[in-house]
Amino acid sequence: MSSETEKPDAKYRHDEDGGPDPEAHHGHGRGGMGQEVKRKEDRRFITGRGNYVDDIKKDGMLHCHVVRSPHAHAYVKSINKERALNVDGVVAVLTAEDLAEYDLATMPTLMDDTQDVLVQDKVKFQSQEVAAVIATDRYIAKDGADKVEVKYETLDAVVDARKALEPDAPLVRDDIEDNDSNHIFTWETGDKEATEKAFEDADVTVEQDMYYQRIHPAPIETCGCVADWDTANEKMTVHLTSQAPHAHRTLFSMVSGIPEHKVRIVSPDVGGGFGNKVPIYPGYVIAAAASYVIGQPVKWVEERSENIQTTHFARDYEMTGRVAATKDGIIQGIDVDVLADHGAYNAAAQPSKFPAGFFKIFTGSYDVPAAYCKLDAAYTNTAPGGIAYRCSFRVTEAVYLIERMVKVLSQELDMDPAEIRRKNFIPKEAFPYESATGWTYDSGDYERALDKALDAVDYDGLREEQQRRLDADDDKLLGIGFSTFTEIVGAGPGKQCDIAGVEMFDSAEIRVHPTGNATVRIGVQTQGQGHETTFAQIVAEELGLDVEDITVEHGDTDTDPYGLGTYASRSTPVGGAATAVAARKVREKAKSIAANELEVAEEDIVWDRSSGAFQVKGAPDRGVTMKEVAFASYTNSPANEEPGLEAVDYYDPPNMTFPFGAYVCVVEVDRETGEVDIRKFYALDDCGNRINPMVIEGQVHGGLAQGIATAMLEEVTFDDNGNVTAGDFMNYLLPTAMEIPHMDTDYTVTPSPHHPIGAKGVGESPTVGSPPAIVNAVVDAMAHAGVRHIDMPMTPDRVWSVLNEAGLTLDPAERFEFDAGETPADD
Ligand code: MCN
Ligand code: CUN
Repeated sequence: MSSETEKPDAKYRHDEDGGPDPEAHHGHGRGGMGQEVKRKEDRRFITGRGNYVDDIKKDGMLHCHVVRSPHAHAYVKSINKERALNVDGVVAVLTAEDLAEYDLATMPTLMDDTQDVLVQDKVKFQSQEVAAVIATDRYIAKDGADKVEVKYETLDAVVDARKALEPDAPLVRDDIEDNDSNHIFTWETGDKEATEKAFEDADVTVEQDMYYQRIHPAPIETCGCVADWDTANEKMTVHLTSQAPHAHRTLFSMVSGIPEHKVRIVSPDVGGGFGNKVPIYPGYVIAAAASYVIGQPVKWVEERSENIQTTHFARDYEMTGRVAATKDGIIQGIDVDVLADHGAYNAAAQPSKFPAGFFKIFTGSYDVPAAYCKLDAAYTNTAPGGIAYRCSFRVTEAVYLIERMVKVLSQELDMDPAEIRRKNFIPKEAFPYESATGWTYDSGDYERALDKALDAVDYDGLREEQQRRLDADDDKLLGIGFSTFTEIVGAGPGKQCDIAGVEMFDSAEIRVHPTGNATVRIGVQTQGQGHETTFAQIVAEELGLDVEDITVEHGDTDTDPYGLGTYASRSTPVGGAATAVAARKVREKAKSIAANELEVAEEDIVWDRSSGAFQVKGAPDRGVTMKEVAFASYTNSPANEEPGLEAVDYYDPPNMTFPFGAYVCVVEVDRETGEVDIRKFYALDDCGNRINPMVIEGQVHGGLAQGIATAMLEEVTFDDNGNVTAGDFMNYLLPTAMEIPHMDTDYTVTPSPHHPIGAKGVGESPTVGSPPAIVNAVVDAMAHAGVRHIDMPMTPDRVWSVLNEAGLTLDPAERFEFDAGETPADD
């Protein structure tokens, strides 16, 4: 399936310190690679003409509201629809029984499990879908939902993975035959024996428990759809907030039995996805079933609390890391234990398969000879999920683990945390590098990135200031934290992803029209990443066309080539590669047409990237532009070529890409209040050759905001009965611009050797890479008092407790200059 992969073009190479090659993009100025082209899609967004699912209105459209369980664990004894059906405007009330008639009672999760679309017997998490009301307007549907009478028999709930594995814990999944525990699976990776040996031989070993809390992607647009069954043509059209429209079409067809060519998924403008829109949800199936039964379009759009309480969460990993090292700080082995909470349905992918297998990147940027991890997963009475939130499928947890452990080791050995990193980095000559857990890292230059970072933040100066303030018994403690992480993005080849037999490709189709502009259709799907601009830039660069003359389309399965969608920062590594290869196929054909036009042999034609034209070898003044060739291809195509100028590519990548970064966080910790102030956040990202630096900077800003929020604010919490206690924005603390500090971005360029344009992904790096830098900084501020760890989110009360335990809090009596007995004079 794969097309031949060309080496990254020499033209894209950058100068020694990673700055853009000043020569690289001069000459044509058409918005090719490396240019800060303003996003084409923003014209419609900033003028209020975006088209999101909730903007879609159709004749006769009905609205769906879902009745949800107030209990986390309960049998549904009865459902009475009568009072709801009596509400004026209520058209139908659906229950599991109704769906069963159409064989739609269950749907597959992302992994090896089936989930009730509407509860058939037992509620397994709070707010699970129990019934659905279809009405002529949204408010009537909601009123109707209030009148559906459901009788429950409540059960004890378990919301903590560790408690779920205790012998007398409530059994979440009594629907699975012969199941008698909440344990789902055990997964192991690496070489256990070699790792044990490394620990026996080590001079020092360290161990640290840490919990990566449950968080939730919170796209501004919640999930939703408009399903429209066309009775005349027997075709189902679903406008859906989807990160993977084609994959969803296949799933829809499989679940519903409607042939796939009679299913059309349209993902219009998507108001953020962040992984939340990778899975399919019961609401989609309900709306489609309702439209099918009633014969009218049905819209279902979630409210915010429904989104937080029921759609896929992320993380929830309890980890214990152990590191074995020499006394000089050379890491000899890493051993990890994980307990993963997968919620009530196993949607979080067995790590023996893609995508959760990305946890295998836990040796990070370091040359670790022996590594081993054992992971257990458990069911709890919480919403299913656990894969995606700007995370690349468990790589976030892995990066957190290793970057924290390096800091722990540096404290044990009393070594500088930057120095210990440098000692253990995979050297740049070692790429392609085979990791102890089986990845082949494509390229990297970690030391250069760290050097640039240390220089940029004036590291020595910061350490001096830190000491000076300690000596002066300052009210605020200065901390400096690092994260020199390696990401893994671009899913991906079957072998590397451990998916038996599933090759993860993506696609692009390019049509160059007679007057020299082009329509590009891609299989990946933007949710705000700017593909309409950056994919046009790839084509502009390859074909010498103006970026304004190229339209990129995506998100309509009736017209776009089949692709697997956007997640795991795979658009550039896979879809971008397909786009470049398709453009080169166009160029190949164009060359033959150019030869015909110029009446020379094809061997005598060269492509001049800087002018975007074909030239006769040795006679640069004799040439034709791509525009001229395009016209000729439709009007005067040579005998050996079909008319027209178009190409398709389905790109099957030979490897993942491994972007990396060097992040430095500087914090001030208030000894009185426990407040943490991020004084500086410096983020150097290396994503190989850069398509649009401005788009990358935007990605990094957004991703850092989310990483900072993870470290400082966000957590989905439950009480012991399984009630979600942070199920809305009053309690789930999404940051505003006020909470996000200034961020400095920087870069180096280490091209991917296997990607046609040398690019790696970047979309998730900042969210993946930043949390450990912030935690490391806060720990660093308290390290002199022996503090080794603090869990996220680092709220003031939690920080204050750690400060207090370490004897670092300020005594208020000492701070104020009056005695406890003295009262200020009143006058
Ligand atoms: N880019 C570039 N040069 C590179 C690499 C990337 O110019 N060397 C550009 C790309 O062309 C693209 C953007 O940066 O326009 C992100 O590219 P990439 O890293 O390939 O990531 P994806 O496009 O596949 O986006 C997915 C990634 C993921 S998985 C999550 S989650 C996430 C993220 O992107 N969700 C987002 N960023 C988001 N940004 C917004 N605004 N909204 C989301 O929902
Ligand atoms: Cu891991 S969230 Mo993104 O891959 O869609």
